[in-house]
Amino acid sequence: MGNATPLPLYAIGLGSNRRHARFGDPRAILLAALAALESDDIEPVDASPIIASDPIGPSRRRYANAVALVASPLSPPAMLARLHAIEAAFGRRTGQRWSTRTLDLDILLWSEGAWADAALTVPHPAMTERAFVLGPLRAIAPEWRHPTLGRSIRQLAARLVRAKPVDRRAHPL
Ligand code: PH2
Ligand code: MG
Ligand code: MG
Repeated sequence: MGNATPLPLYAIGLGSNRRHARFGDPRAILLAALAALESDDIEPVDASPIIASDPIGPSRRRYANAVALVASPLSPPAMLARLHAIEAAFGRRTGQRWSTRTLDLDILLWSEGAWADAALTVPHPAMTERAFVLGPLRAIAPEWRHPTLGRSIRQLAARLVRAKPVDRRAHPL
């Protein structure tokens, strides 16, 4: 029955800050997207609570964010293609980078290590600066070690919280 070799794991970041005519508000969109991730070769393992977060960047609408853990034999480029197909099924138009979007699915981490090509970098380069990623990720994978920084998600999340006052002091009175 059980596989001797466990499948590789991915941490996937989910975000939405725009209603969808059929699925509803961003929170409902993320619940539907979590269900849509499951397929023949993508097995949901865990999902964080869905949080509300203030927008980082130009969009002014609040986001719903969450992180899912999935087991899958797919390569990172094949996983990215699946995520793009799901985004498209939820009405995401291309060219919505950094703007209001119905659904954003990002590969955050891959248990096999780092990946970099022209189209994809794993771990996600901005994940260590984003509380809306590290908070939900810590809820489900606190011991996962960032492959290039060598620190656990718990350590990276604690470091992000501590970094804020230091940043403010960088601006003299
Ligand atoms: N995604 C972005 C830019 N800014 N802000 C929040 N709070 N949540 C997001 O998911 C988010 C963002 C680009 O992908
Ligand atoms: Mg994103
Ligand atoms: Mg994205």
